[in-house]
Amino acid sequence: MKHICRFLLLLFALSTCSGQSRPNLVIIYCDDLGYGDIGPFGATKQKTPALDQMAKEGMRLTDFYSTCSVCTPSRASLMTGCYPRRVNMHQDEKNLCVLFPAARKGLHPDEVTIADLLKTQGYRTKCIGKWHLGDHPDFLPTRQGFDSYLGIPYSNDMNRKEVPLPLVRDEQAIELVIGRKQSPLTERYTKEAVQFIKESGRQPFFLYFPHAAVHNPLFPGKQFLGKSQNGKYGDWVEEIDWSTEQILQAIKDAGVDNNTMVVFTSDNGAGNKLGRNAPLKGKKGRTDEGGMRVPCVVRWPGKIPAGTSSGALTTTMDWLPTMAHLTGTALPDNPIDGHNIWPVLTAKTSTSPYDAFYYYQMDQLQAVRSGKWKLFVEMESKKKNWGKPEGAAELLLYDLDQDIGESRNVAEANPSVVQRLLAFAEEARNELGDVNCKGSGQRKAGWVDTPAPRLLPSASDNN
Ligand SMILES: [Ca+2]
Repeated sequence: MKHICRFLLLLFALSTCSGQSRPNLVIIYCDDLGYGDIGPFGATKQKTPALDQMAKEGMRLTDFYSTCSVCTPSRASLMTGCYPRRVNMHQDEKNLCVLFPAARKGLHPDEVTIADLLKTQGYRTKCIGKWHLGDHPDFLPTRQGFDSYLGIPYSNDMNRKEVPLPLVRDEQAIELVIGRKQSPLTERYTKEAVQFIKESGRQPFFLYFPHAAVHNPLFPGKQFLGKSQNGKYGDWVEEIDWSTEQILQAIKDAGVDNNTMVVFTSDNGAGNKLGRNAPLKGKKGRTDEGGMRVPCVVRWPGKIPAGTSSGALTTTMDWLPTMAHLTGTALPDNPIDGHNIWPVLTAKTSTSPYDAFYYYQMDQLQAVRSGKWKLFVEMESKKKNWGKPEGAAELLLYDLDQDIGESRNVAEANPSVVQRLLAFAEEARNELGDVNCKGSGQRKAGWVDTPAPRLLPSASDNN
């Protein structure tokens, strides 16, 4: 059904949009890059001149959130504009926090992704890097609106037991990668991205580039080893910066700089001890700000005011509706949770479109933010969950404007704020669910009864 709808929408788009200049759209999505890990957000141990320049030419979003502090749920939100629980990607089939190789679960093929939407407008679409929304062929990027894919479909740490990782082109593994053989991948991915931009010509394109960097284990390219003042971690951040520079240059070379929006952000906070989430508290795996608030820089010359920043609360769920707005595309029929943040990006407003934002860790609602206030709700103790704040048997209220490090609980002094945020939390439980409680607005994940064997190259494949 989705395919028939796509075809009809494509016909409609081609008949109405020909001759119009539709913007090119690029999302560079880092893995485990902390809030303070790049120059525009205060990093000093590694140098990020390309990102510094990108921020000078664009906007920093200082209160930009991922919807989860780990990979799979965050990516489900980015692709669908929904909270992970809404699309049932908040945990895997064994109730672990992310998908593992040969998973039976994946993002439901009927979910409408950003790539699906843009395909209806005649975009070329490509995904390069870490997918992590299902490695069964039914769940790969090519089944979710992408014309082509190159990457390892899950985390780069899945080869702890010397099991090689499959490098997949479209739906076929073309090579196995193990250990240090990962180190040329950032460069290879970047070349693929540059080539894609070059080949797009006058056709609008959507490039989704989820890096493996800087997820553990750390594998910066050879030419970056030892270059930063922050070990392999800093070296790899510097390689991401180099990669971003190549992409921005390719866009300029293609003559489409003034018609291209580039988003640079991360899927969750830093977990590595060399990473920096400061001035935020906490790290990957937690619903403290350091786990969920991530750096974000957006650039579109002539459209997004240069050298600006916005403190409006925005999230990864907003790219789908924002890109739909920019391309004149109808939103999916099913409800989504993100908002069109074009008014924020063009500095028409400094007000967040969110009345409330919810911090879930896997199936558990842990906190809610509204305006400057963040409330940790009382939680059932769940040892398997990461991210349970210390001593959260009581309500914890923080004023993030005054206390970005979440150090002073002001719940007692602000009972009416607590009540208001508790009411929001109840709305979330009803709609999206909580531990042992289904939400009325949840949809099904994709499921295959028989997991596909691990993706392996066939004997006849070389590159
Ligand atoms: Ca991650």
